[in-house]
Amino acid sequence: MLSLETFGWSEFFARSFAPFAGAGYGAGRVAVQHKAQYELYTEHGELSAETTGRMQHDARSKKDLPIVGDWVVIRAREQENKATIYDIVPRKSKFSRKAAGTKTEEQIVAANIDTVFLVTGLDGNFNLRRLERYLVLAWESGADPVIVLNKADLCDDIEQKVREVQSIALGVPIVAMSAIRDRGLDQVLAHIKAGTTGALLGSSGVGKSTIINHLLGRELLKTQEVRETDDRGRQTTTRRELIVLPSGGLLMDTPGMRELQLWGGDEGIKDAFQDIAELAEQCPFRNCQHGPEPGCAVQQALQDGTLDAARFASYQKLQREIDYFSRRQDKPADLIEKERWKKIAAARKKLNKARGR
Ligand SMILES: Nc1nc2c(ncn2[C@@H]2O[C@H](COP(=O)(O)OP(=O)(O)OP(=O)(O)O)[C@@H](O)[C@H]2O)c(=O)[nH]1
Ligand SMILES: [Mg+2]
Ligand SMILES: [Zn+2]
Repeated sequence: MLSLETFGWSEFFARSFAPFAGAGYGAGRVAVQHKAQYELYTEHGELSAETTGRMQHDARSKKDLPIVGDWVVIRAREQENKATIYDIVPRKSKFSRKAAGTKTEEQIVAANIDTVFLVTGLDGNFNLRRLERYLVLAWESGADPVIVLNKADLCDDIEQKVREVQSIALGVPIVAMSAIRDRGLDQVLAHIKAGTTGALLGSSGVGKSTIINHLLGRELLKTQEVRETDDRGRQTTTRRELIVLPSGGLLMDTPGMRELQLWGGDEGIKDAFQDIAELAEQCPFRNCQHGPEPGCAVQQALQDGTLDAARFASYQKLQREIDYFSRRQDKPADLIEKERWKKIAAARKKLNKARGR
């Protein structure tokens, strides 16, 4: 039998799983999803699984069904290499965005992630404002962010770019690397300890799948040159996939994201814009709009140049998006779920701090 720890199992999951274990169920982790069919990592190896009809029936939205990264409650039929999924073990973290389209619906991009790698190319893809947006959701997710600046081989002012990123991502580790030249891979690995899980997120073509292939030393995942003429930016990767690394630990590949609309973010924005949050505390009015109010610390910082105007504009834009979102998300059940989630994320952050992560 394989050990579930290999796939990221920990005390956190074992605690909520205990009643199921008592009733004779097993646990598995979703590695890949094809519509209603899942590939799981289990003690019996990889099993192909489906959820019960009851689970489908009870699901109020997509987030009530398993997604890649989830731990699920199963009964295994190991002779057939199959399993049935009965429930989802409560998630430790989740990176969410608003689902594409007009519906106000949460899309969970990755579940149970310890470290989110926000991948950007050091070519034309480099964009500080987009990174700020990713950082809000990364902080909101309960995972720790790391910024990956890939394609360093195409950039002749790497140090300048790193400084620019440092100025908008206070205290977030930054890795400048070149996947195709095998440079900086060890710095990525340094953030994925055995038994922990990372996820690579970012636009299409920044090299997420290439990074995994070079970590594995073989072409497991399909990669493809970005076509400059195709500004619809068609993705090469079309599904999420959780991969076990030879060095221990797991890393999730994801399809490139075209748009990243905020889902929640009222906590994440405080972490992502800690500089502005600290300034706001010095404003004489607690709900200062940072306009022409006398004594506004933010306006003062803008005037003396300690706060960049583009960064402040970016902050305001994201804050407006969050306000608009929370006005629309007024169903009591959603709010209760959100409160519950906030508590989990806060407790986790505290724990991480105590552990010095
Ligand atoms: N110059 C350079 N090219 C790279 C580097 N890493 C990846 N690429 C190239 O960038 C292109 C896109 O790489 P992928 O790994 O397919 O990108 P992706 O982020 O997985 O894209 P999606 O799957 O569409 O989200 C490929 O042609 C890679 O060879 C790098 O470090 N330097
Ligand atoms: Mg890819
Ligand atoms: Zn102010």
